[in-house]
Amino acid sequence: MARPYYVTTPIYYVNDRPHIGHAYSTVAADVVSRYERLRGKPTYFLTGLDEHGLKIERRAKEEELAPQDFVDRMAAPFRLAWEELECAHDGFIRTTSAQHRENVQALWKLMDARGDIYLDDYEDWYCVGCESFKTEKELLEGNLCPIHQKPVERIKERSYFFRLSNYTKPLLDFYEAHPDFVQPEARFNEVRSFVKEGLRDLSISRTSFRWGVPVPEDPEHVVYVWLDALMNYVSALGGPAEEGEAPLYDEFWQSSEAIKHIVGKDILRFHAIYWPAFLMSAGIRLPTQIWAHGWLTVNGEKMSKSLGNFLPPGPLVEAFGADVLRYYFMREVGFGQDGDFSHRNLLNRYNGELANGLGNLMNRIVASIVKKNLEGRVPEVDFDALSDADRQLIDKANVAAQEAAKHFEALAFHRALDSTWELVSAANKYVDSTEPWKLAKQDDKTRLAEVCYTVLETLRWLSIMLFPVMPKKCNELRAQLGMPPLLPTEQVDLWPSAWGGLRPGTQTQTATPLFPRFDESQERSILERLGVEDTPTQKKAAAMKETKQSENDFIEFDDFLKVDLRVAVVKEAERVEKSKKLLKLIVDAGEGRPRQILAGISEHYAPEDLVGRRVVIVANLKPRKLMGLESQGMLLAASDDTGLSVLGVDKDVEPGSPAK
Ligand code: ME8
Repeated sequence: MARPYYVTTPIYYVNDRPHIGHAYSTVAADVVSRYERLRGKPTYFLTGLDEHGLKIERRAKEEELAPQDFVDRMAAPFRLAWEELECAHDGFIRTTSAQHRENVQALWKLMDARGDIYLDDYEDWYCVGCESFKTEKELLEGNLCPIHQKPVERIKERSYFFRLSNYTKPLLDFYEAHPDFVQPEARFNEVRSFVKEGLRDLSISRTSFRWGVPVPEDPEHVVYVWLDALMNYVSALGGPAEEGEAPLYDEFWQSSEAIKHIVGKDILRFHAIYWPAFLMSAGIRLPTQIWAHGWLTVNGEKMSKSLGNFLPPGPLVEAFGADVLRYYFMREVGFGQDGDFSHRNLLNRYNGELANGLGNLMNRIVASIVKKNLEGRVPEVDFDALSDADRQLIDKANVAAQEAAKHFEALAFHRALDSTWELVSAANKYVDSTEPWKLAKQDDKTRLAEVCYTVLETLRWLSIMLFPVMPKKCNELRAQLGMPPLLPTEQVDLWPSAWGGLRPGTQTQTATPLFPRFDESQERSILERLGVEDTPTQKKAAAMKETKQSENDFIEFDDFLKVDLRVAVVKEAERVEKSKKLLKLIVDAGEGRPRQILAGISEHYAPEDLVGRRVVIVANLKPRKLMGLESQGMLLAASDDTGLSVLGVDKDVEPGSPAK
């Protein structure tokens, strides 16, 4: 019996409209929920909005609106964005709802009854952007928040506190017992080290503004916006309530096999430390996993209002369709890693993988060979008579389906798509080598039928394997195969495992191509419509492409081999004192002893962002001293006008592996 599965996104602040960062998290959660539903699990997918707090109150004032009117107005673009992106959430929570308010107060009372709440005076720095207190140590010069680069505010008021300090040990014990609680692993290490340093009690109420949930029995105070917000995951299900009173809570919280919170790495601490501590205090079950994905830049730049590159998803959906954008999100960046949203990469992937890969496979067989030679019908074949080449493709399909499933379960979407694309490529190669157009000319109907059936059935498998990422296109693909749309059903596992589901005689349909290729002028006009210009680096690269390389510009292969390039894993990273640029890294380059490397990247990477990453180093560079420290190698990084990116590898290859 498949057990319930619960997946959530962060609830987004409504101070601004949705952008592709929000879309990225929401699409990921939708992909998870669609995958689990396909496997027959009762699944609940929650998203929603964070509508309280000082930040929202101030934005409402700027717009000269009452806070409630402001948040009501801002909710619509989020709902629309998720609809446009095919994100089929089951719940959409707004923290201003009465049900949520009651549950926040219920949580407060449970924590209070445990003796974990007390009243005291408080004075500290506060960043309104983060809605979070900051320690002096965290601030940048000029009292700036390290995330928002804006001045923090000094706050002094009477406040209720949560005895977070009591939970240092229980949290560490919990982490120990649940080694998958935070993903990716490197982020879990950061959380553990933070908690190991000891936790300070947390201020959980405010009196200097009104826009929030009143504290029970002391309405002068409003509940701290993060305590309020985190509770959404439980309140949306109607809990915590007596058994039977909140069926969704019973099913998807209490009895769930998985409770997975997908969040950006910016808010990991709130989810991996505060949230479990609140729940422990209240005696409520803890989630099973917090998945912290990486940060997206846009065409190499940080998204920010001042740069005017806040990218809303709507125009992209209009230009490419929801499924293409979803595919790009899931394929381009390893989930968990930082990445870049680039319009050009999107176009490249569209043409290279969707149009030339999957679209081409479809066109060659369904729209051409089957239509012209088999009256558009799925042919009948004798499975016992299949050739080795056919069997090899069937084996490939089995391996790809199993691998993709494993990766979807681990939320490694890019890997799931890699595995699936191995099947797409194998099927295209199969068509190249079996040459069905020649079989048609030779009038070899039996072999032609075998080849066509094998490809059509592969396409049927692909229409399921790609469904979580591209639901609409997959149903279009199925319609062309003469199959009904996929209808996930509880307790029925629809993942492909048995060959031969496609019935002989089924009438295929040739509609418009699934992924028509864009030519250069179409690409240019799309980019123009989206207002994308070449960056100076791209202009330079294009100019270089045009100037022919002379013989003298080449080096011999042996020259290249002199450079010992190796993969290394960053074990430790810290800033070099008094240096603006240098980070000191301790790496494992597979030599049985660590190496120290100094890299001038501290303006682009925080040390904790590097720990656990696989990087590429020049291992045979003469050691040299920088700021009195020896550097035993060089880290490779690429840079353009917008910043710098450390080179890595996209699979977990062994440290010390040569790169060539
Ligand atoms: O933090 N790249 O809301 P928020 C990738 N209300 N993901 C991004 C992104 C980017 N550039 N920008 C935003 C809040 N995100 C709180 C959450 S939850 C109980 C309360 C995504 O509107 C990412 O998931 O600032 C990030 O964690 C979230 O949006 C922050 O959204």
